Amino acid sequence: MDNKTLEDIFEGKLAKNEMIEPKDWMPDNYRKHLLRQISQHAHSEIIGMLPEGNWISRAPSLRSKLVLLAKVQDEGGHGLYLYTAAESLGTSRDEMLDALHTQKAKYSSIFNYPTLTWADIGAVGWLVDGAAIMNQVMLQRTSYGPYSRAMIRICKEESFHQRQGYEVMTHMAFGTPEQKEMAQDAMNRWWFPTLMMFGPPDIESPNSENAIKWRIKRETNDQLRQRFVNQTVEQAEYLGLTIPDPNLKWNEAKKGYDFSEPNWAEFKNVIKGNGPCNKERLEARNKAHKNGEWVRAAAAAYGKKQMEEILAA
Ligand code: BYC
Repeated sequence: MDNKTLEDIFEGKLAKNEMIEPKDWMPDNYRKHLLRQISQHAHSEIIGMLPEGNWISRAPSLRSKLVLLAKVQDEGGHGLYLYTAAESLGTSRDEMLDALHTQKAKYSSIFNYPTLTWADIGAVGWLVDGAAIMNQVMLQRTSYGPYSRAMIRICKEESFHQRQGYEVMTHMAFGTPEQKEMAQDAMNRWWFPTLMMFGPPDIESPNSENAIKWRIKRETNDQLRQRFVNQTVEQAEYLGLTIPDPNLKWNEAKKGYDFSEPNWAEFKNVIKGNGPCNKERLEARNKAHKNGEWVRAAAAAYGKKQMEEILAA
């Protein structure tokens, strides 16, 4: 088949809302775009384990420790589903991890901020996972089959994560005055970095046009950010916490809140590698990878032996 016919088949599938599967023909730029987004997403999941993992040994009760442990393990699982989806596009996991470890690949800006108190664990679950779900719900209907299927499972787990965070915040906000103060302080520090998770404003987002055209993203960065703010204001009010934005105001005409733009210069600086914890995160990640070398070697040797036994039978 010539390229024009293949392209028509590809476009036809997108128009009918059908999935593109790994063995289907796809334009090179579509493949590259997906690989970039899915591998960045996978990296975010495994780097995202670090700020929360930091609190497992300091959780204030056995119950909260168990819940946090389960959540952090889930993030590791999300990384695995996503690396597998990205591998189906023809790049190996080793190559992707190498790009992460050598700072060639990005991961979400949000994980370069520190988790200073237990209230930060609540804020991360409530705000960061809340923003992640807001973005990921639409990705369940993304046009690439393996990514879409991974996202369906991830979203189920993420909604549990968001509830875990909100539960921690509820305890803190309705606890002692000191606990409430900690909750407010966490909210003050996490609010604007959370808004940055959705990416730059649409007019400055170089990837959005193709992402929407190819149905990789179904909604734009600004649309999702607005929806997140609208949803979160009421939750903050219930907790009696103040969103640290003097310009936050209901706008009847747009049926949504007006709010201040995050500091985009700070965002650019963080994704360039200069955020408060970029260095620490990469060092921890590189160290974990190196320490896990013997596990990977043992698993590969075991897998090889199993395969030899199957072939010999
Ligand atoms: N951080 O053209 P744009 C989670 C980059 S949650 C760092 O708008 P796009 C988790 C962007 O990559 C977080 N970089 O890009 C939660 C691009 O650079 P390149 C992960 C960012 O792709 C709890 C440039 O800026 N979620 O995993 O159309 C616990 C221009 O941006 C960020 C996902 O990854 C950022 N915040 O839109 C544990 C969801 N924003 O690549 C884990 C999937 C933008 O051209 N990803 N950049 O060099 C997406 O939906 C989209 O990729 C984004 C960005 C909305 C993030």
